[in-house]
Amino acid sequence: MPAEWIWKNGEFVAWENATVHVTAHALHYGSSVFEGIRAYATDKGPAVFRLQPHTQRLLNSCKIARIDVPYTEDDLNEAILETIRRNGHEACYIRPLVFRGANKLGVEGRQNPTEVVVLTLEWGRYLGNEAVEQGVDVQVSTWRRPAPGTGSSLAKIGGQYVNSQLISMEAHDNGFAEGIALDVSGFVSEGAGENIFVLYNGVIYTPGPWSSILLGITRDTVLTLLQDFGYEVRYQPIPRDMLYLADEIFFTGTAAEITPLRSVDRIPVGSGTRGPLTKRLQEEFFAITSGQKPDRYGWLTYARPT
Ligand code: PPE
Repeated sequence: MPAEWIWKNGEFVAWENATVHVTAHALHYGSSVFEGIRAYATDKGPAVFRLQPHTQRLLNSCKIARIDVPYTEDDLNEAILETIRRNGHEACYIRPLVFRGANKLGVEGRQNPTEVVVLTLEWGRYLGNEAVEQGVDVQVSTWRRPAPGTGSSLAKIGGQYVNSQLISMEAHDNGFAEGIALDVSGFVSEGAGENIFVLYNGVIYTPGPWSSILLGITRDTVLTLLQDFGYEVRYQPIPRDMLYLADEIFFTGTAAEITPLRSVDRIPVGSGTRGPLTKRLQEEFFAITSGQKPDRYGWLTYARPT
């Protein structure tokens, strides 16, 4: 459900007026940078989850894309919190977007003005309502992640998401909820919009940045929780066939949160249902994000502090 107001270049405009011109550089060449952030409902009003690392990653992505941003990190944080307040959200998905706007055509683009928007909307379970409990059926995509040196997997740059679209559309056409891409060497990389974790023989495996992944903030969150739980995590190239032998596999992402995989390429993962580690991580994650458990890492920023 859309919200009433969108923050656009420092002011609030009505949702329907937040439009762009057809010469906008980002439309032609994918020169946009974005974030996806969630605010969760708590007893103390909406709490933004890990605001600072998201804003930091937005600015880092702009640094890699060489897009000058006329706002500071504090300005952007304030814009995000104010957008939540203005729209009266209790919980929402937040999409900050920076893009090269209208002026000239031509790939270079740095003569086009930077536009910055923050929009919010209500967005429920990314991979379907049952996904969080039942798990999702996924396929390994025929599409690979771009090879190192062909783009920037660490940056959330709009144009790069054509790759994610191909992965996701192929999966949907084949009746799967999502696709997993391999990296250029054939090792497991990530989902179209999620990082991946594999539990195999009591050890957790997750790919590192050499496998063309986005360094997800939910990934970092789960790594912190796994450390608390006392699990060993190995960051290493993961062969595709390890997915077929795993006891548990789950995706992490702001939109996807923590979502179990119940099959890969029609082969059941473990028992074919959500595994106990995935469940435990979800419970911890949702207890912290909802404010039911103490925020021991300072992950929450309250939009309407009292
Ligand atoms: N990998 C990719 C390619 C990715 O897009 C995301 C987030 C992640 C990993 C997980 O990152 P993080 O959110 O920091 O844990 N994908 C965003 C966009 C989803 C969409 O469909 O739009 C998101 O989850 O908000």
